[in-house]
Amino acid sequence: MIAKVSQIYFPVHGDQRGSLIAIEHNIDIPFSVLRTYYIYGTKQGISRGLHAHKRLKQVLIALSGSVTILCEYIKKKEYYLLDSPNKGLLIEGMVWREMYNFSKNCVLLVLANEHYDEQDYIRNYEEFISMTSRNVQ
Ligand code: T46
Repeated sequence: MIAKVSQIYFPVHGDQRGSLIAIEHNIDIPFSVLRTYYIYGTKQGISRGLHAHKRLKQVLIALSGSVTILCEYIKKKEYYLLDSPNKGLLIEGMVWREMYNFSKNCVLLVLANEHYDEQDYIRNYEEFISMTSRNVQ
C-alpha cells in the first residue's frame, strides 16, 4: 500500500435476514464525519476525480456495484478495486485519485472529515507533482 492510503474492512453483522454494517466514527474510521456524499449513475467509460486534496481525509465505499480507484502519492501508483460494501478505502491528503470502470449499478459512498471547500482541491496534475516532490526534499 502507498503511504496515506489504506484499506479498511468493516465487520459484517449477518444473520438469516441479511447483512448490516455499522461505521462508528473515530472507531471504524479514524475521524468524525462532517460531510457525506454519493456518486451514482456514472456513464460507461467515464473517469471521475483527477485531483488531489491538500488536507481532506475521506473513506470511499462501493455500497453497490464496483469501481476501480487509482491513487498516486510521491511517484508511486496503486489500483484498488472497491466491490463490496464491507470494503473501505481511506485516502488522506496529497494523494492524486482517479475513479474509473464504474459498473452500471455502482453507488460510491464517500465519508469526509471536512465540509466542501474548493480551495482544498489541487486539480492541476503538474501542480500536484511539483507540490509532492517539494515535500520529499
Ligand atoms: C473526491 C472524489 C472521490 C459539491 O457541491 N459538494 C461536495 O461535497 C462535492 C464532493 C462536490 N460538489 C460539487 C462540485 C462539482 O460542481 O459537485 C460537482 C461534482 O464534483 P467533482 O467534479 O469534484 O466530483 P468528482 O467525482 O470528480 O470528485 C468527488 C469529490 O469532489 C472529491 O473530493 O475525492 O469524489
